[in-house]
Amino acid sequence: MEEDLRLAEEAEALAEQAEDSRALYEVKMQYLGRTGKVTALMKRMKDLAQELRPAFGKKVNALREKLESLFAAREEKLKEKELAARLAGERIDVTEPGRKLQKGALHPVTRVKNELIDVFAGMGFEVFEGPEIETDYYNFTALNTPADHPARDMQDTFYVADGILLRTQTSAGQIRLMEKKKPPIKMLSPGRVFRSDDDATHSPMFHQMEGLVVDKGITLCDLQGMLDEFARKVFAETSKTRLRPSYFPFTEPSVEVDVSCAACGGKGCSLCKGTGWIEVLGAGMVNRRVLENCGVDPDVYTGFAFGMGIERIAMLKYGINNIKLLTENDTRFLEQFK
Ligand code: 2NL
Repeated sequence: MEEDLRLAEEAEALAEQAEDSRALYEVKMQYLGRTGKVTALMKRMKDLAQELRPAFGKKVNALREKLESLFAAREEKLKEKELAARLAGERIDVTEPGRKLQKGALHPVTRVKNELIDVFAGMGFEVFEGPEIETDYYNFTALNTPADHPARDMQDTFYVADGILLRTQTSAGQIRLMEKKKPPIKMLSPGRVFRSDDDATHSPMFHQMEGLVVDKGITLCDLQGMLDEFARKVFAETSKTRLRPSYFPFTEPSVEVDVSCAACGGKGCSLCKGTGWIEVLGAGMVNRRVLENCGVDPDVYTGFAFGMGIERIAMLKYGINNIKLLTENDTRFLEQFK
C-alpha cells in the first residue's frame, strides 16, 4: 500500500515536470508501459500466496487507473498549451498592408521601336533584321561608299578583323535582301548599329530604323507622302515635313527631313531654336549604282530609302536631353515611362 502511494506520488511529480506531450509520454511509459514500474508490480503477483493475490490485484489495478487518469489530465493540459503556442506562431495579421510588387515596363527605345514598326507596318512595310557583324562589302562597298570615304576611317567604324566590322547602318542587311528578292520591295530594318561617336546626342551604339521601297515608278513624291504619314502618326496630327538637300553616297538625290516642331506648332521656340522645324531623319532616292550592285536594273526600277535613329525619335518625343539616359538604366528615369 505504501509502495502504491509512493509510486503514485512519484509519477504525479514527474508528470507535472514534463514540459511537453512527448516528455509526458516517456514518463507514462516508465510506469504503465510493458516494462514499466506498475506493470512490474503486476508481474510480482505470481510470487504471492494464493489468498493474497485478489486484494493485491485490486490495489495494483486501482493504482493503474489512478495513474491513467492522472496522465490523461496532464496530457490534455499540455496539448491545450501546445495548440495555443502553435496558433500564436501561425497567427496572420490580415490588417497588415501588402508588399508592393515592383512592376517592370518596356524601355523607351523598345516602345518607340514598336511604335515605328506599327506605323510602317500599317503602310505595308515588312520587317527584316540582318546581322550586327558585317563585311566591309555589305556595309560600305555595295552602298557606294568608296574606299576613301571618311565614314570608312577607323575612328568612325569598329573593325572586328580585316574586312569584318560592326555594322554602321542597318542598310547592310537590306542589301543582302535586295540581292535575293526581285522588286517590288518594301522593307523596314530596325536594329543596333555602331559608330565611334560619343557626346550628349551620339552614342557608340544606337538603334536605327531604315526603310527601303523599290518598284517601277517610285519617286521622291512617294517618299514625302510616306514621311508625312509617319510624322502625323508619330509626332502630331498637324505635323508637316520639309526636305532639304543633303548628301549620302547611297542616295541621289539625298535629303535631310525636318518635321514641324510639335512643341510650338511651327511658330518657333527654344526646342526648335526658333526655326519651327526639327531635323528628324535622312533619306533619298536609292543611288542607281546601289541598285546595280544588287542586280536590280536602275532603268526599270527606282526606289527611295530613309534612315532614322530610334534614340533621336525617343528624345524628341519625350523631351530627353541626353542620349546617355537611355543606356544608364537608372530606374528613376525608366519609371517615368510606365
Ligand atoms: C541615317 C540616315 C539613311 C538610307 C539611310 C539606304 C538603304 C539602302 C539604299 C539606300 Cl539599302 N539608302 N538607307 C538612305 C538615306 C539615309 O540614313 O543614318 N540616319 C540616322
